[in-house]
Amino acid sequence: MNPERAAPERNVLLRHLEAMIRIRRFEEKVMELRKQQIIVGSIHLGIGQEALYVGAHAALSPEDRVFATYRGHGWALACGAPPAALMAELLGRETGVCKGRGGSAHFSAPDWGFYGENSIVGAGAAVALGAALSAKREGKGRVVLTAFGEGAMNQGAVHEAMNFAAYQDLPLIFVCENNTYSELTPTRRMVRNDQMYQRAAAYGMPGVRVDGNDPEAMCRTTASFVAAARRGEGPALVEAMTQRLVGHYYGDMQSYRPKGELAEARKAEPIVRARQALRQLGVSAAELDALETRVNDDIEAATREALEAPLADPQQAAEHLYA
Ligand SMILES: Cc1ncc(C[n+]2csc(CCOP(=O)(O)OP(=O)(O)O)c2C)c(N)n1
Repeated sequence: MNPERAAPERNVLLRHLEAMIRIRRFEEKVMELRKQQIIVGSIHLGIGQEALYVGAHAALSPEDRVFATYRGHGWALACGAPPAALMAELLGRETGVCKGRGGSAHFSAPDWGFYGENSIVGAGAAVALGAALSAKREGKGRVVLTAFGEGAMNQGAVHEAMNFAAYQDLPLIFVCENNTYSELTPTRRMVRNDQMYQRAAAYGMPGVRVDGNDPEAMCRTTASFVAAARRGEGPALVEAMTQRLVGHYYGDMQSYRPKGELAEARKAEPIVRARQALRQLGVSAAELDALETRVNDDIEAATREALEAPLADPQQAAEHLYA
């Protein structure tokens, strides 16, 4: 490969790899702390889905807004939320992004453009719709991105959000994280047509299916829709094909998965693939290992900082609420 062409491609992919490893290590740490019952309650991890968070977010600007689901740690980290403050949130600490009141499934980090998770499947799309309507009225070119699973595509709120956003030409990018399972049920056993992007045409907006394990592909596609949305051309749907490499929730034994499926998914997972691509672009294995070690150390330090922070005081549980 021509070295002048390879250098920018390599640098972008290295940045994406670093962001993906940060999310992966963060969530592996969360899993470890959950196992030790230091983090308690329900957690939903996006291990294996990192490329879609990182790639889609790379297409946005700092003033844009992101909404996700209960599987939202990766989105918040991609937005730039500090790992220590996010870990503190999951640990119920006063230094958490929501002062420990949100936990794994209900936090937001608006200072970094992350407007929150939603545990009601599909409901985040309706909230994001409101943000997109406000962005259009503001007239400053702000774009909103809302992410949800393919199971959520069958929810009324998502249908209403898509219809209204398309009719009103709202700057809203719908990202469907198609990990082929809706909780424990394979999507193909829930719908006759599992090509979710095809539904976009019914709302009068563009829709495409993308390799969600390829951050560059995610970024390219999202960027073209973001540019159109900023020009006032309205919403679009990106269907990101991926696989989660862990259970739906912590403790899910995944007995519903066919034998061999996970092994295949591990071969195509985004971090392994990005490493292979970078090796082909001339990056040494030692350089990639050093990057992993550095990110690892950062997450270890962030976890220590979060664990040392004071717990949120139950006496003050009702503080910071609207009413
Ligand atoms: C309105 C609503 N119905 C049911 C549930 C229970 N539930 C939690 S996650 C989930 C599956 C969602 O699947 P999908 O949208 O594909 O997202 P994924 O979990 O695969 O990321 C369901 C049915 C819920 N939280 N909210």
